[in-house]
Amino acid sequence: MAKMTVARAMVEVLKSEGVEIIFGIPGAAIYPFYDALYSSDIKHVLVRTEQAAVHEASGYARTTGKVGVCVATSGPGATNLITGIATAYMDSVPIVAITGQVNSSLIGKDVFQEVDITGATAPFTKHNYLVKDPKKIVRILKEAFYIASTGRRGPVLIDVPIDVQMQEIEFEIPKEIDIPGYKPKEKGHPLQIKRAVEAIESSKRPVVCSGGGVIASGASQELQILIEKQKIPVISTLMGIGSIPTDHPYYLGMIGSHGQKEANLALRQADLLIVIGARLADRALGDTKITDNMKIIHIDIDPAEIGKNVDTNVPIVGDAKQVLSEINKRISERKDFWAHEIKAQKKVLPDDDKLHPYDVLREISRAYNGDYIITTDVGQHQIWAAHNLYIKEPGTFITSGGLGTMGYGVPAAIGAKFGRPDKEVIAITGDGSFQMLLQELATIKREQVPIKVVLFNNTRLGMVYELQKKRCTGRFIATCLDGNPDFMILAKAYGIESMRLESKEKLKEAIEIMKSHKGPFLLEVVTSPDEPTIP
Ligand SMILES: Cc1ncc(C[n+]2csc(CCOP(=O)(O)OP(=O)(O)O)c2C)c(N)n1
Repeated sequence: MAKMTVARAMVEVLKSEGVEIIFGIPGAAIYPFYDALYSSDIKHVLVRTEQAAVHEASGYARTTGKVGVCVATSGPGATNLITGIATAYMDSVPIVAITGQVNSSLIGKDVFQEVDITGATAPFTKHNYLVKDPKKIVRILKEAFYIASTGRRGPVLIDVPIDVQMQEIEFEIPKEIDIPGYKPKEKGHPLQIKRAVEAIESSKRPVVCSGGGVIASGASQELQILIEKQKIPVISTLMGIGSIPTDHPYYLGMIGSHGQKEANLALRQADLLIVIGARLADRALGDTKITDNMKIIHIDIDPAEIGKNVDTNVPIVGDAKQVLSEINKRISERKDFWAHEIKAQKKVLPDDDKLHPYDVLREISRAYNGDYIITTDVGQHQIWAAHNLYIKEPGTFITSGGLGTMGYGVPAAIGAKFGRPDKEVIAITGDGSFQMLLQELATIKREQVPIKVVLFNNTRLGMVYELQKKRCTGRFIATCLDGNPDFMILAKAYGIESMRLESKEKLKEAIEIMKSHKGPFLLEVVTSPDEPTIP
């Protein structure tokens, strides 16, 4: 057993967990940890605000399947993490967030930069720890990685007082992690699987609703086998986009208040809804009412999700990949696909001389043929992206689905590019969202992260502006973003190449220029404030 400081032990555990990169900002209460990091091979990315550190860790985690790690100091550093942590929690993203804390003897005395971050984040972390006993640090960190990455994944926070970081301990990594009371159930109950098979085979109009859980569990192939054997139309939540290729003949699109007509129609006509890895919250259901005529099979790793928003006939707690492969072993083949008529109703979008957002997104799809990772921000552009981009592979459409956090897109793209440097990474953003965390252009420049940013500039908080147009009879308040900077000059200030696109004639050329540019690139697309979210 070697003797070392807690700070050094923390770095050793991170190394043993295979951590290669950490996103964060240092400060006085976390300096011993940073000092220990100095002599390790772990890369540290200095962000410009801590919220971006969590989003970057999230983009990294979502593209690699690993746990994303972020670090902040006590007080304001820790509170700046909060939106990012809540965003990761809502979308089940595995993150370990490490925060420095004031000296243990001063906790509770409102000293400089003290905040109760474990108390504050308790409702939206999967678990969190305030480390009081230095001897427990190794076990706690190991547990944190285990909890974040197993069962339904999510963020775990570890708050380490500065005096604890400096204490010496005997360092030994435990071989196994056994957490009493925490035993995620991966295998579905055989009886429920049998009932699910019977329900699917006896249904006339089955529909699969695929959520983020399908992507998280890597169940896309199993899903494709099921739907092809049983000829089942697939609809997805925002988080489930990409769980099967969006050009699959049985894919009908995203459901919900901002969903596609065909998908919502199929949902309304189904006599059996197979919900996989989704919680069907309000936005996913929109104004669709689940009636008694519809049976529901709900597969989810988290028992708390089953029955939360919709009553379930066949609940199956388990990992989507495992449950689907069990179902596939028993399921027969069906002859006919019942939703041809619905599929045929696919809307044709107007092809006029104006430059519409869907033209841009479809041109991006064409030019890259889906060989990219897309991240989005939140607003109309998020929905335009969800409806119009070709998403070929699971995990290549990364968005803040649950919390709807403006500012997520660009930092998530940075993290994604660190995770998958071999892939083109494109952030789709709006002028409102972009300005929430635009300081990350400095991180892009400093770290030379060659992502592409497509910024739909409608000088509006477009989605809210549209809401005010419809619901407040045009009484627009606080949705006009006049005072926006000149984004070309802004990009130049950060040393990033950019281009402004204003007309349809220049569209192909602009996407080609963006695609062939080797470094980071900002493409501003001048957009009418009156473009509807759903044309
Ligand atoms: C942090 C945060 N604040 C406020 C909102 C509420 N909100 C949802 S969409 C939106 C407008 C987004 O504007 P922009 O990024 O320009 O996108 P657009 O809708 O114009 O495409 C706002 C303010 C939010 N989702 N997140």
